[in-house]
Amino acid sequence: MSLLAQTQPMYWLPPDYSTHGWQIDQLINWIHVFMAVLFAGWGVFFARCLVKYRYRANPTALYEPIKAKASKVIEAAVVVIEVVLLVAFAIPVLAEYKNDPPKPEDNPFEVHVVAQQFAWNIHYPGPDGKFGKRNAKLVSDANGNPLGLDRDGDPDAKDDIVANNELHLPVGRPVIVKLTSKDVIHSFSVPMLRVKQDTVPGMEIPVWFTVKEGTSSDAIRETMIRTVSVPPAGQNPRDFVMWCTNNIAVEDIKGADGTVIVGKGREPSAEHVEALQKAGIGEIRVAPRHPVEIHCTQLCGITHYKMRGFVILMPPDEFEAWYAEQAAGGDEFIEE
Ligand SMILES: [Cu+2]
Repeated sequence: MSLLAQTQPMYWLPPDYSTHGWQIDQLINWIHVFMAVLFAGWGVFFARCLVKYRYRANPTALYEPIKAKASKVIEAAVVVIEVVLLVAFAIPVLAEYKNDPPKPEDNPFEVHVVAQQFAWNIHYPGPDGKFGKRNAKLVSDANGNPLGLDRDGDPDAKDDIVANNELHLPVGRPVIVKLTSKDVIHSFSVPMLRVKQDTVPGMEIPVWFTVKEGTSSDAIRETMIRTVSVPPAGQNPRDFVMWCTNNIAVEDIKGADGTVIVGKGREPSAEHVEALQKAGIGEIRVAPRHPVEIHCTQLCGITHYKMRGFVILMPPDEFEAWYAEQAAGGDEFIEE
């Protein structure tokens, strides 16, 4: 796959759309600096040992330990640097985060995420703001109740909204995500929001964050447009179509006569590829449908690699409209 135009640097951290993420990035960057110094230092030491203790100059082995002042000083320096990293950077970031959950007056939006092999179940409280009870006995993927939500027994559950792998969130408002798991330990990771937390069966673990104001999934998609080559005629389009999963055309792709071959917002399919080849179109512009991904970062079973969800970031007014619409749809709402 030749990606002709990269608009994103591919070699460093993904862009950060959270308000707290800069602290984590700072810590990661400093760790890289210290590790680079250590790496260079050990490299020099290694090269020096190779030369100094080479066989030709030392035909007899030395069984006494080397007594040198430098190594003690260096070892002490490494300990000091690591203590500084832990005490000055890591602990304050963690403490500030853990001791400062959003207060009720900040109007946090709360949502529950229940991991399972191999999907993310999203549970919104609905317009009443109250989460209905979940009963393990009612859990049934076949009946469209993967959470075991007690819709008949608990009035709070009646208006609850359940979704699969798509977590819609408002930007600029504190969000509390309460995480748990139905089966094994998974890990909820959203790199672009600098959020990562294990989900543990039998435990409810909260994480909280605020998405930077003024951003949205639509705006992020604009920054991730890529021009990709359509495979030439005669080549199996399978890899290209696979690669295009979650990638959509960013504009109507038209043939010479003006007919639309791939509509804006569509994922290119094998039929599209054939039509593009016939029309002599060699390149198209695509971008991720949902640019902010949820990854499971705990090896949790055979199709762990497919345990991918999406966070859809919306401006607050758009989010409110979406939320009201889902609530009106009631328990009909199960995506994909
Ligand atoms: Cu998992």
